[in-house]
Amino acid sequence: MKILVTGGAGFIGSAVIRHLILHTEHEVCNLDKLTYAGNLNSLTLVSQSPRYQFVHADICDLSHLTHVIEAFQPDVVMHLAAESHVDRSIDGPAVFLETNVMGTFLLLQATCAYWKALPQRRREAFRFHHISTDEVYGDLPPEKEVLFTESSPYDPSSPYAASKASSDHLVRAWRRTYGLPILLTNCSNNYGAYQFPEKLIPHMIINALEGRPLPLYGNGLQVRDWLEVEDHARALCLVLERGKEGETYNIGGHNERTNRQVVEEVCACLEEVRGGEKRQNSNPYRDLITYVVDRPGHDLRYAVDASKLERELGWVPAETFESGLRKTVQWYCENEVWWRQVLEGTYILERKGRELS
Ligand code: NAD
Ligand code: TDX
Repeated sequence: MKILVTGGAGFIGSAVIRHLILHTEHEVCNLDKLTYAGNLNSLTLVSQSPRYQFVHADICDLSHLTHVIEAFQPDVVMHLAAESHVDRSIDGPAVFLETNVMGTFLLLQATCAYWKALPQRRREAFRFHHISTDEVYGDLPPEKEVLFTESSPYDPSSPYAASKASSDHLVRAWRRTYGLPILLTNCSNNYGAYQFPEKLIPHMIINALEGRPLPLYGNGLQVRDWLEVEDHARALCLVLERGKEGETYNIGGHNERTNRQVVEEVCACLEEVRGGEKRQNSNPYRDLITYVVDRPGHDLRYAVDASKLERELGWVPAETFESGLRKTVQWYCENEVWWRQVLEGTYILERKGRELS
């Protein structure tokens, strides 16, 4: 199959492309604008493959999108391109609406025009797979056992979550109105190699390695459900190959942890991985934990019921949180060149999203 991946230079998109090139026979076109979060160094393992090509393009540029789609002739579009960081959406929501809402709309327009002109067999087999988040459902009460299911009502809290909820609605509307064949997945928090260090886990690993404070927002008792990114990539490919057209699948790791627990586990992994090495300051990493002002509108708890994906498509994640986190900490310790290059770019390890704008 020919798969057009948008946002393939990002954290999850690059994991999907590495999976598609290394473990399948599919041909991939990576369409990415290379924002601050896009990094082609995350694709060096596969960039020489004859089944891989990169196109530098913006999903908000309709004529360029139309040209790329016509030239590549995809059987599938996997749409991951987005602004993805909640804190940034608090400081500057406009680009979230531009990329996540308008960009998705324009991608749907370009895709739909292309799809309508396909011969019948290819039109029936075509899929537009929208990769979304569990944040569209809002948050859950910390004290109850309830989980997000595919029929949970939409109730987004942050500008990021609201923009992703809008894009989910657009994708479903394009199916209902124009008949575009779609798949939709909503996943919980990802972690793993090549994640941009603004997100909790790499932010904490790098700060700890640099001897900087580990800032927990509020009381640190907010709960997230963690999934290792390669498990997410495998789930996305399974949905693409075996998922039922028009359906939504929730993806989650059954790994609920408070942020405090996560940071303590990061510190414990670092002690294990870096324990034998001489450090400038030999105090335990966990002494670096500090409590800082909370995120406005902070969601208290996410937890995903992934039983539909498990039951209908036989999905099982390969990593536990412990094995995945250890692998991730080890990766950041061994790939300092990757994250130093990222930090030397436009990103500074500063707190974002503190002010209501
Ligand atoms: P990311 O920020 O690491 O990567 C986003 C990619 O999209 C980057 O390569 C960026 O250059 C590209 N991009 C941004 N704007 C673009 C535009 N206008 N045109 C073309 N490319 C553009 O994000 P991620 O964490 O890899 O997330 C990927 C997708 O998965 C997003 O849609 C996100 O909402 C969703 N998601 C993320 C998580 C998570 O935990 N990270 C969980 C569930 C769902
Ligand atoms: O320094 C920090 N301290 C802290 O306490 C950072 C960066 C985060 N946090 C908290 C905020 C959240 O409760 O950790 C939790 C995780 O934060 P993020 O890594 O920013 O992720 P989150 O806001 O949960 O959103 C993520 O999961 C869903 C992704 O960024 C989204 O793209 C995805 O859709």
